[in-house]
Amino acid sequence: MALTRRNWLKTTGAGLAAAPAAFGAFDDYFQAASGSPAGMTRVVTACGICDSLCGIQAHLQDGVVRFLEGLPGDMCGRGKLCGKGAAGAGQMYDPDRLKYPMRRTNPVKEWGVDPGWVRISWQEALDEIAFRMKSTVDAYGAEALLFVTRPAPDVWVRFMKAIGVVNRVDHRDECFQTDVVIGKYTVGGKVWGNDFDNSNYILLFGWDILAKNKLVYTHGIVEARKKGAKVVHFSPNYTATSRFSNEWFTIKPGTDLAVALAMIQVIISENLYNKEFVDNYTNFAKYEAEIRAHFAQYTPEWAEPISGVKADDIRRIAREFASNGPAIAPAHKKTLCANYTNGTQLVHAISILNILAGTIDRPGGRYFPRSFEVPGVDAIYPPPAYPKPAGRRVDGRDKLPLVHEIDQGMFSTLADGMLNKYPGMIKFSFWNIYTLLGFPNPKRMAEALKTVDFTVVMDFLPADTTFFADIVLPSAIYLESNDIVPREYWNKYPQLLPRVALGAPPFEAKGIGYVALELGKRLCPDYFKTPDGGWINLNVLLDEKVKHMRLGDSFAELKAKGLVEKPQPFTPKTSFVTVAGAEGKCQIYVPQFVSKGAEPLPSWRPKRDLPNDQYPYYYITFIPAIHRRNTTENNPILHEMMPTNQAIINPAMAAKHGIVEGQKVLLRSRAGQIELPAHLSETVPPDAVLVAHGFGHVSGSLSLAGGKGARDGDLVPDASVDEFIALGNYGGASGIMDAVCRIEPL
Ligand SMILES: Nc1nc2c(c(=O)[nH]1)N[C@H]1C(S)=C(S)[C@@H](COP(=O)(O)OP(=O)(O)OC[C@H]3O[C@@H](n4cnc5c(=O)[nH]c(N)nc54)[C@H](O)[C@@H]3O)O[C@H]1N2
Ligand SMILES: Nc1nc2c(c(=O)[nH]1)N[C@H]1C(S)=C(S)[C@@H](COP(=O)(O)OP(=O)(O)OC[C@H]3O[C@@H](n4cnc5c(=O)[nH]c(N)nc54)[C@H](O)[C@@H]3O)O[C@H]1N2
Ligand code: SF4
Ligand SMILES: [Mo]
Repeated sequence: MALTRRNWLKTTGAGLAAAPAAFGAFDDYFQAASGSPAGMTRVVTACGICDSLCGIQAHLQDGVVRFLEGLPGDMCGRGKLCGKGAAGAGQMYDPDRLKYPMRRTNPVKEWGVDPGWVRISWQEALDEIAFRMKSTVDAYGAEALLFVTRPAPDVWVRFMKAIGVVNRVDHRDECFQTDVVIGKYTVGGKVWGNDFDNSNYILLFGWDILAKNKLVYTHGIVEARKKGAKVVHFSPNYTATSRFSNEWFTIKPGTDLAVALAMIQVIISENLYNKEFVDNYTNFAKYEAEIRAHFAQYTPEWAEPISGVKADDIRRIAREFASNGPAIAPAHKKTLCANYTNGTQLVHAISILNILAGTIDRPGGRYFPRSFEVPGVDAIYPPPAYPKPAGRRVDGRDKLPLVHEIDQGMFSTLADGMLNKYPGMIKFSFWNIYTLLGFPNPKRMAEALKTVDFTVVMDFLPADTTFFADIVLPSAIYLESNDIVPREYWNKYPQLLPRVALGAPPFEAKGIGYVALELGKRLCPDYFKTPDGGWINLNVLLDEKVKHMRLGDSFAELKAKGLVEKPQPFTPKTSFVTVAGAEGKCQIYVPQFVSKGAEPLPSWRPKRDLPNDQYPYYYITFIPAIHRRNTTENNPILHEMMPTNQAIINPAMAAKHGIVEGQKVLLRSRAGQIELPAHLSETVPPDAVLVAHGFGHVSGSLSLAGGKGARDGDLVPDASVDEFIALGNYGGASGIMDAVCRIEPL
């Protein structure tokens, strides 16, 4: 039987003890969304599928979410939700959700091998986790603990600090850490506001912004185009953003750096930069001779054979960018920062383009968000002094000073550290909201995880990482949590939302805050006491935060208010980089990099893996518009829209290898191999294979996503930190797409 949303409801709804009412309501989802919400309760909350954190109005009937829609007045979603956000109820009411803490009974940890889960109580689970952590630290020191988790919420961070955790990695490392590294030294922080609305010229390297649906950015670029702004997109394949743009240039994967360097060369040699900004707010004058001499070599004619973009086009776009401002070249996240091992140089070059355009923290440019500051638990209940973390970094981060000093980490070198550099060092690991499928070469990361004595995985689904867990903990999701959400992507003036639980988590699922408190009580009680001698209580803490911010006397009051904002004029900054020697200026030439093993100006470097006789094709991947990476494939609504992935290839490549539409093909790289059906499309260049990320879940407990498609990461090699250093990857770009492959029909 073909799986559709309706017959899925028929087959699973009936046997579902959890929320039969929910599924009745869910069946009406689409009708309700277009009908009237009469007789329903409206609750204002925040989406949490991606970090756009759009405002939601949820409509509930008898305590059941009937539909979710955008919140008028919210500047992130601008009154809309994207497909993923609107389908959130599918995540909340997923019958496959983890329901109880469980312990494995089968000692064999392997993909697809039943761990033999048995249900245990939270008490047992927490006692055992605390015991394992304590005995690990007592015997081997805190360096033997690995936490794969976001630095949130604040009580969880307090717990990790109190224990003295040395080894923590999270998705920032995989996604945007090079932007943080470069932003600190070139402009003075995270310029994550992209004022597309007021831009006249938008230069996009990669970033498929129209399909990526962080609505906070998508809206702005659509508005800009309506007002007549020009949008230029560089991408090897033709994407939704290519179609939307005024001009699209196909580019050889990993060569945006050559184009960006050549654009800088044109703008500097023709003196087209924004003189007012560059003279007053940058260190151009101080290092002018070095800067001019360095970029002189990177002419458009030099960049043409490397990138495949014509020299005349590079020169013309550079001139337009510099002359038709306000202009912006956003560098948001993965495509620029993380895809290839030359990401650090690319982000530096793009930062220079924005500085030359003179739009750092100016209308139409990249600006510093003006967010509300939400006080953390440390501001409300000052903690005893934290121990100084002591021990070795298993990912080798300490060898990359620029990464080390901002306390980020490295996904891509973790497996190598655990298997080769410090084998056996990690004895205990805790995973929350992270998956093996997000690592390059997940199979190798799984081998690394097998060397760990005891692993805890907290997830809302029986995701594949649980195959390597000793204990799993069922997690609440964003629609079941209370919080204060200031958002950091828009905020030209401060605006925040309460996040409001739309229902209790199902069965025994709980939030990570609860785990922090309970482990804290067992392992570091002094950090979880209040001045009156009681334990920190999460609800009281939330009330205290509201009071500290003078937004009311309790979270209930904020909840009643909904959206809160503090309109204020946008006053452009006049002081930028705060590191010693920068004198508050934006830095094109970064003198501080020299003593940190890095180059003060970006130089050309090819990406790591290049087509060769054995692996003749570029391997490129993408995140589908309708999914959040590895999180939503089991959501019935989104699953129906995109159930699996394919090897998308140009008809010319297909003809060369005798491959027809739908035929199974084998893709091989130096890291591994996957099998997928071929899909022929002119949107992909003839020298590249394109595969969507987020599929290839093995777990049969995921009744929709399990067994569908293949893991894109299996073809992407992981790395050693020494390899990264040799490649000049001093900002730790993860190279999450840096692979080449061959294709064979099956
Ligand atoms: N729907 C949805 N949206 C999301 C997310 C999600 O999970 N789902 N996640 C968010 C996150 S964390 C991130 S990091 C962003 C990622 O957003 P994007 O950066 O857009 O990520 P991708 O889809 O992986 O890659 C975009 C495009 O870059 C192209 N590309 C590949 N190599 C090159 C190259 O060398 N040069 C250029 N110019 N282009 C290249 C790819 O073919 C692909 O079409 O999306 C965010 N938005
Ligand atoms: N091969 C390959 N790897 C990639 C990428 C790629 O394009 N290709 N993209 C990279 C990028 S840009 C990023 S940002 C990272 C993202 O990598 P991750 O941050 O790991 O994100 P997801 O892949 O969505 O996996 C999230 C996991 O957390 C679980 N989860 C979701 N919500 C909750 C929750 O509320 N509580 C708990 N406890 N668990 C939850 C999901 O079930 C899933 O197992 O991946 C990177 N890795
Ligand atoms: S862009 Fe979509 S998924 Fe992201 S927060 Fe907004 S509605 Fe949610
Ligand atoms: Mo990302």
